[in-house]
Order: sequence, then C-alpha cells, then structure tokens
Amino acid sequence: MFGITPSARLRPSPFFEATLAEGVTAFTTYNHMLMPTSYGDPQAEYWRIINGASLWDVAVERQVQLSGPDAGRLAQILCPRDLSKTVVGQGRYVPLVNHHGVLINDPILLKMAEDKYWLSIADSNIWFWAQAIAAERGLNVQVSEPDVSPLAVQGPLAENVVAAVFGDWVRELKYFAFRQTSINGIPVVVARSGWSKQGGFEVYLMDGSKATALWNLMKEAGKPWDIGPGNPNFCERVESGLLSYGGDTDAQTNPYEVRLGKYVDLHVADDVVGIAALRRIHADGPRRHQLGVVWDSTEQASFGFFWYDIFQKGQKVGDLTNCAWSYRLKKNIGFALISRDCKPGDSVEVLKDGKTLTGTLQELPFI
Ligand code: THG
Repeated sequence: MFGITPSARLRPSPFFEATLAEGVTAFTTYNHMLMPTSYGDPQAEYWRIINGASLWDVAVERQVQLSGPDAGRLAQILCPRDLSKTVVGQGRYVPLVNHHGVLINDPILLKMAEDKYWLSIADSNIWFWAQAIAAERGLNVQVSEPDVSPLAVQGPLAENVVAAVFGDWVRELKYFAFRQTSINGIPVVVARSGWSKQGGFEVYLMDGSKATALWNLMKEAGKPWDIGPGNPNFCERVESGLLSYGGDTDAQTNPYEVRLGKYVDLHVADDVVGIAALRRIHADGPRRHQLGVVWDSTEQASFGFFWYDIFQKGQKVGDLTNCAWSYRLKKNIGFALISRDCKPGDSVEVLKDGKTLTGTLQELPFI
C-alpha cells in the first residue's frame, strides 16, 4: 500500500530483524514503535493461536520502571486497585485513570522487588505521567524505561515450548506470576501472561542485543509443536472480549464502561489518582457500557478504520469500536460502547457503504 519512513522517533523493536526474517508483511504503531500485525496469512496465523503455538514480537509493551524507596507508594498512587497484598513475583492487571476517572492505560503491573515495579503498558505515555505524579507528590523514586522487551508465546501448545526451554517449573506458574531467570546467558523474566485467551507465556527479554538469539531459541524449541510467527490477533481478541486501550476507549471512557470495574477497589486511600472521581462515577452509574454485537449478515465485512456510529430507530446510541470476521462463529462480531439504555437482545444498526447492517447486542465475551 505504502511504505514507512524510518525516523529516530519510531524506534525499532529489538526483534525487528528476526520478524523481517520470518516474512512480516504489516505493522501498526504502538508506543512510538512498530508492532508486526501480519505475516501474510491471517487465517493460518489465527488457527495457530487457537490450536498450536504462536511467537509474537510484543516489545511495544514497554516497561515503565518505578524504583527506589517510594516505588511502592507511587505504584499505589497510580493504581486505583488495592496492591497491599501483591507479593514479589506477582502481576496484576490494573486500570490507570486520570483525576477525572478517565482510563489512560491498562497495564500489567509486575512487582519485581519490594522497591521495584514495572508497569507493562498499553499505547500511551505513562513514563511522563509517572514522573509528573512522583514529582508533584515529592516522592523518592526513579521512573525509567529499562531495556526490556516482551516476546509472547501464545496458544494451547505454548506451555510445552516454554517448558522445553526453561524447565517444567513454568507449568506451575499462576496467571500473571513470573520468575527471573536466564537461558544461554540471555537474561529474561518468564511470566504466564499474554493478550489472548488461548493460554501462554511472555518472555521479557532484558538485553535487547540478544533479541535474535532469543527468537531463534524459541523457534527451534517450538519445532515439535509447529510453532510459527504471529501477533496479538484481532479476531481472537474480539472473540475473547479483550479490551484494546485506545482502540475501544475514547477521551471520556472510565473503567466501569469497559468491564474493568472489577479491577477497581474503591476503598484505596484518598491520595490515589482519580479515586474520588471513580467513587462518584460508581455511585451515579456510568452512562455507557460495553456489549458485543453480532451482525446478521454471514458475508465477511471489511471495516477499516473505526469508530462507526450505532443507531437504534434512527437515533445514535453508541459506537462500534471494532469488528472482526469470526472464523469460529462465521459471523461479523464487534464491540459496542453504547448507552446504558441499550440491553443484550436489542437490535442495532450501522450505516456502511450506503447500506444498513443490522445486528443484535449480547454480553461479552463472544466465546
Ligand atoms: N502483556 C504485557 N503487557 C501488556 C499487555 C500484555 N501491556 C499492554 C496490554 N497488553 C495491557 N492490556 C491487557 C489487557 C488484558 C489482559 C492483559 C493485558 C488480560 N486480561 C485477562 C482477561 O481480561 O480475561 C485476565 C485479567 C485478570 O482477570 O486478571 O490478560 O498482554 N506484558
């Protein structure tokens, strides 16, 4: 379609060379980096995640490191989720909000040590945010972006691959739990984690100069399970109801609107950023909620850029924030960020290319 002009502002992933060698055909931008989005055969890449083992360059999931005496204080001030029982080696999914309760990221928080945390971030600049909050609160903490780049292995056979490389102890890891280790002199963190619901691990590379070596090691170990390249898969994540911060959220979205209310603890201290606003939003009830839409047509629809207005009886009631052809359901399915008045079972419409598509709302996930 068109090329990409290299620039110092667009940082390559340390796995860039390895993904080129695998035949990457498309990228998206994320945290001022390029993330592979296809290797040329979307259907094969999808079924590999559903049935096999898939290797993903997700170095764009950057780590914002909080370290020093007040690292734990800053982590809790940034996160409206109670972290008091979080232990070293544990990860938690946390919504980050601004002072108005608006979602500004949805990272995984990893407690590396009593005085060191990583926020493994989605696509927004939390490095600036954490530095600003730390300075305003007078905290003794360093905020940095260390040389750490996640490589995901996802799919039902991923555990066999990761166990073959690191040992059977990985099979005992609980969800989001992790351990620091090394393989062939490559320092890594191994976590049970990843942006799919098919199971799997993330290997956080802690030395970017060893990226190709790590990629090839995983690839070689994965051969018995027919491992191949992949990426955070659009169809799988829509079927599974996984949220994309920035994709499914806008400048007003709060955690309650997008099914993240269960990760908010309203009893955290009053100095947690946004907690007063979240208490208010919770008491009033959010205006919108997030539902799935199954479109009636059994023909694959191609949407391109989002969002699309959703109508009910000629009135705009919300937005279609994504839509994918589901290979398993054989329907077009998407997420609606929609008025609370709209309920599962309701019929809705979208105008596309001069035609009206009709569909039905339902609870997420689809599968
Ligand atoms: N891995 C790492 N960093 C990341 C992501 C990742 N940073 C950006 C982005 N992904 C963060 N967003 C999510 C969203 C959902 C999940 C993980 C990261 C997830 N959710 C499960 C669910 O919704 O069912 C379970 C959450 C729970 O119940 O605790 O896994 O993928 N390193």
